[in-house]
Amino acid sequence: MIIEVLTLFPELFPGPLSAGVTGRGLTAGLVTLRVHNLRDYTHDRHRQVDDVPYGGGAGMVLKPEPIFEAVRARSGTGPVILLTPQGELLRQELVRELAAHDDIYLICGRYEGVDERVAGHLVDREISIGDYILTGGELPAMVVIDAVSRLVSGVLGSEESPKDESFDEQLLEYPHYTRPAVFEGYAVPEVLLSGHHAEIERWRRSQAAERTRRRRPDLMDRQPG
Ligand code: 4FV
Repeated sequence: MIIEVLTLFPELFPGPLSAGVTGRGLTAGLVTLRVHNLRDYTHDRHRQVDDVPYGGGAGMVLKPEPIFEAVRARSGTGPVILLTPQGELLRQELVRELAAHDDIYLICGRYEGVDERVAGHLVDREISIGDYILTGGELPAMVVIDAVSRLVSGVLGSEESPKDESFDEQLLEYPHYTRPAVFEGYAVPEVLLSGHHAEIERWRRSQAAERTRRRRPDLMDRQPG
């Protein structure tokens, strides 16, 4: 999969993505990261990428021209995505959708935001990673890249598997335990030591459902079927 990123801070990438599973995916070429510097799509002496907001107000706004030029110069044909708090909330099902493409293009905002004509006339989707305000779209882009990379076949090794994990069925994950069987007096649930796989599966499903009901009742309304 090819992931293109448009940013004012290309030096931030790959950053944390170079470690662990995503790092392995990048090194193995299963995921290719192409990072573009927004300033490279300016033509004036000051390489201007932002300007004052029409209608007044604090802060600066990213200009449309460099962004339109950059996206039009892209190599891919997949969805163009603007990371913004105004976007649809990133969920595992949206991650699965993005991972189905051969390439995606991520636009990272900065300052107060991006000229609205980018959202209105250039991008295919606007995605938010959560209802809070960050200083830039680079961390949200890395979140998307991490979540999508995991689903690119071959990226997750045998020790990890994307099967029956959280949010697959809109359920939180069941509790995980490993050795020792007793730690500071806290014992691992007997059923997990029983070797009865059917019982273990039943226990895990009931734990996942119970947890979801208690911690994320909103997910219960999203249950498939
Ligand atoms: C954000 C989010 C986010 C808004 C202004 C960057 C900032 C600044 N992006 N999910 N939450 N972006 O806070 O995606 O330009």
